[in-house]
Amino acid sequence: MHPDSIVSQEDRTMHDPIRARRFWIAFSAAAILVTNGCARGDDSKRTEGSASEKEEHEAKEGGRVIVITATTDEKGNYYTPSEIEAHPGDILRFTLVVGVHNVNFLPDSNSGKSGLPAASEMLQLPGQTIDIPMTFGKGTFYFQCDPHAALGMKGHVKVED
Ligand SMILES: [Cu+2]
Repeated sequence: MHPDSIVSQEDRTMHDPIRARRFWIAFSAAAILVTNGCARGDDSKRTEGSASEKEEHEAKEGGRVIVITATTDEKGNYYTPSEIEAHPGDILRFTLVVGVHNVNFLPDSNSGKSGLPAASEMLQLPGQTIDIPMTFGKGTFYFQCDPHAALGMKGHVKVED
């Protein structure tokens, strides 16, 4: 292996201002959401309907941002959470923690559904995100990570009013 190839990926990101900026914006947003989640603790899901004024205001304007992490560790390759409830207008924000993962709402596993997003690019740097707006109707939708679907890296989002 040529010595340069080891640092090529980081090099490319840091010297491409647009890519680097996108990365840091995404990373900051994820960090803020993680902080919020920690502060609210386990009540965050149950108190969805009675969230703070700020959150309710955001929900009315553009829906919630639901962060889903994609990671690899000794337990395997997985999304957290993998079973998601969402509403039209919410955004699923797939966020890379460890590994190389993508998100694909595989048409073959979503028969009868239309308007699904194309398979995403691979997330390769921690903190990178892919936003999927919930604009493709109501119902239950299947998604998977293409490299790890056979290893169980998959999930569902149930979209309802
Ligand atoms: Cu994966």
